Amino acid sequence: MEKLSVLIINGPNLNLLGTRQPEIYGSTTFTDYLDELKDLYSNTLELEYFQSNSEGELIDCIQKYSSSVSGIIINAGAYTHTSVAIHDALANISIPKVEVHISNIHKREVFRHHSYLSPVCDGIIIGMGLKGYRLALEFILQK
Ligand code: CA2
Repeated sequence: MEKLSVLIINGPNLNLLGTRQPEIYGSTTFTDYLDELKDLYSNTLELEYFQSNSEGELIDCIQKYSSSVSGIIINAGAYTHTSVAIHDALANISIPKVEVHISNIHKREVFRHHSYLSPVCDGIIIGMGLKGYRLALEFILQK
């Protein structure tokens, strides 16, 4: 059976996971977590991963993969709260899209409470730590 392909996109500063602020973001690096996910889903899923600190690169990545993957999981980091451009890039594509946040953004500063991406995503997973990415994968698999 052909494997489904899912794209995981992480935005600014998420390359620092596991190195600082463990009280908010935990102590696992994303690379280690991704390896676990790849092992868990090795029979069913092809996982593509992209991280960038730059808004334009995140948009280029969405455009590049939108016709070749079956779903997108996006944690746009701080761009979640500012980016109409990422909103527009996601709005234009019809595959399942899940917004993930490691921390509970509603328990944090008010400027983190609003997301430009939530209205153009099919699901949102917030405050479940890195496990949120796996929950998002399960959602996409069931779609
Ligand atoms: O909770 C999330 O996943 C966030 O998307 C993380 C973003 C933050 O701006 C959002 O409001 C919520 C920040 C990611 C910063 O990640 C770091 C990880 C380790 C050390 C420093 C920053």
